[in-house]
Amino acid sequence: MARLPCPKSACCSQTGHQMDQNWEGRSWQPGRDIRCRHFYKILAVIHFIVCVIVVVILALTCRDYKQFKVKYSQLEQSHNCLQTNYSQLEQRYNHLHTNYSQLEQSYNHLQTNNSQLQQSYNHLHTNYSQLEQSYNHLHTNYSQLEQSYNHLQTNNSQLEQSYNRLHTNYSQLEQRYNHLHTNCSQLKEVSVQTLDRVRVLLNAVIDNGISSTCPVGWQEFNKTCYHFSAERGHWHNANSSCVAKNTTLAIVTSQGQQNFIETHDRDKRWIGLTDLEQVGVYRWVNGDQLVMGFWARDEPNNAGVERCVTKGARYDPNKWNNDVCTTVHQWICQITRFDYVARQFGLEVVLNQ
Ligand SMILES: [Ca+2]
Repeated sequence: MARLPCPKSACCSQTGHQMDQNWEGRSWQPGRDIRCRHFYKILAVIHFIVCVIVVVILALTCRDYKQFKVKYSQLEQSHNCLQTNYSQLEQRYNHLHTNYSQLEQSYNHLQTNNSQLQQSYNHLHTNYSQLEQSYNHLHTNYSQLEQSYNHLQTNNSQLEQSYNRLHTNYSQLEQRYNHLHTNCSQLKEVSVQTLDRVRVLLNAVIDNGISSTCPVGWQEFNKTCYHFSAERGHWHNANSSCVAKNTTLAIVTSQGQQNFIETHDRDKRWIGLTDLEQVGVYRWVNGDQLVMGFWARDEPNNAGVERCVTKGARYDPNKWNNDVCTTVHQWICQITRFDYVARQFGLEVVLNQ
């Protein structure tokens, strides 16, 4: 290592001029050299330390530089990202600002409309109050009118019922009047015809007389003609046979009639009595209900099956017995002398009145 000159400040306490004189004019001195070597060692150490420090500083600076570079890159990215966000935010801000302006216009327009609407509302509220008063007044009138209407409707219903009842009575009365008028007209006509028939009958009696008051072969009792048949048949056959002769099966309503038919013969014969319409209720063929019967002992019996009546029972040939209608018996027809004579002169119309 080359020996370095002793630094002036470090080796001497003399002034610079003195030192230059000592260094140049004086020879090497041992004490002084030792101090210089110490000085150089210290200086080398210092240089070393400084170098280490510099190296450390450089290393730290390099590390910090790398970190700084990384951070710079990150910061740059953040900056770019922030720039992008800023641009987007700026666009949003502009868009929001535009919307805000439009909204502000709408708000102003809406406020104007609100003022107009408020005025309309006030006007309408005034009209509503007046209308409500009118409604209440009208409702009161309506209630009174409704009560009057209900009362009137009740009266109308009663009047309608009375009218309907009166109309029904009038219709019935009108029908009766018409029926009576028709009957009166028919009666007048029949009366004229009857007078004509009676005139013819009287002329016939005067001119020809009446040779017989009963048909030939018939027997007379108390102005009634009786025919005791020789034929036999069911009750309905017997009834049809008598009707065909313009007569009826015998209708026995007196003890004298009963005695008369008892004396004729002891055969069982159908008479005009049945309970065909209602079991147990006996009626004659002319519709009259039985008043007095001449039943044999224990008769009528077997109700519900024996519905037709004969003169002549099993143990009493003269009294009455109810029998099965399809049983075969003889029968008795009868006709009054008047009816017989009238029919002889064609007076059926008179007889049917
Ligand atoms: Ca019987």
